[in-house]
Amino acid sequence: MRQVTLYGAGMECGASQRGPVMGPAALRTAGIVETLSGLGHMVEDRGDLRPEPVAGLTVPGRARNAGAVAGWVRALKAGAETALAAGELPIFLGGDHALSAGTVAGASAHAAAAGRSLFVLWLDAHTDFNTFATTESGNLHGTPAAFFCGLPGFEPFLGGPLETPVAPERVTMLGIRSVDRAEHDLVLAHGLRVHDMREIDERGVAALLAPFLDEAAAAGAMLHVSLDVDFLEPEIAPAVGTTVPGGATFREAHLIMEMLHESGLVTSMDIAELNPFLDEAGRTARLMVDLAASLFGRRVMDRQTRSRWSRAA
Ligand code: 5AB
Ligand code: MN
Ligand code: MN
Ligand code: MN
Repeated sequence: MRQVTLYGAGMECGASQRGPVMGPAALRTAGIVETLSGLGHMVEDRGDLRPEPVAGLTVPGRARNAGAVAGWVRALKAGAETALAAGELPIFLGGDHALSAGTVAGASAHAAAAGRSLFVLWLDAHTDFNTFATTESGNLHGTPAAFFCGLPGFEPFLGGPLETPVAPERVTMLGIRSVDRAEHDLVLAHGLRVHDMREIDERGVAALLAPFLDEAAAAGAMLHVSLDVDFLEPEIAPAVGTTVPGGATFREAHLIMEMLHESGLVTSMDIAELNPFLDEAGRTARLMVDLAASLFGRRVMDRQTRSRWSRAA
């Protein structure tokens, strides 16, 4: 039983299309509170976070809505730190993926204060490792991972440098199939563990995820999971502005969530990029809630043989 709290983060200023503002409402309508409560957790919906007002912010390059994004990043960083300090397991309901700049920065600040390390599992078609200098689109939902790994140039987000960046070698990315050229070189230079769809095809998600979970467990680490809707194959998850064909299947995604549950390691989570304006009668929202259910312990059979990732009894 976990003390799970939900925070709406309906930002869309980091994305190119309107609609993610409705993401938190769609996840609630799809029954996220009832579903997680039904699995025996203590669930509390804390409503929607609001961005901090940020005035007069200017940034180099072509970044769009940088002041508005900075306001969200500050509010979400504070929200994540407060929730974790209170012993909650917060789930942030997006909202575009720039929200993770704030949530992961908050989680890493909390981990540092608690003397623990933070591992990040990034489930996405994209690496989101652009900087203000490399972004071609100017859409800041393509930058959060570079921000929380402490790459230079993001000082405007917090009004100063990020004090507790995440170590890039503690970031594992799964599902990747769209990376910009300059972004690609940055990802390689910083040593993130990026597993593209080709690697999932060849080795399977379990073989890629297991060593990462083992390492996080051995380190006594905290684990933040950031789930972008476009991680999934668009045919099963159409409600996202940046679909890329060839994504994770229904079973691959559930298996990851089931392994995460059995690991007992997850301490915070984002569900990002849901755009209900593009959904088909709520099916993507319902799929995201079902994936969260797998992460929080839903399963068909009680396992007779527990997997080796099992820590929670
Ligand atoms: B998402 C792109 N790399 O920077 C860019 O959906 C796409 O949060 C970013 O992963 C996609 O605009 C951001 C082309
Ligand atoms: Mn993303
Ligand atoms: Mn994406
Ligand atoms: Mn997207």
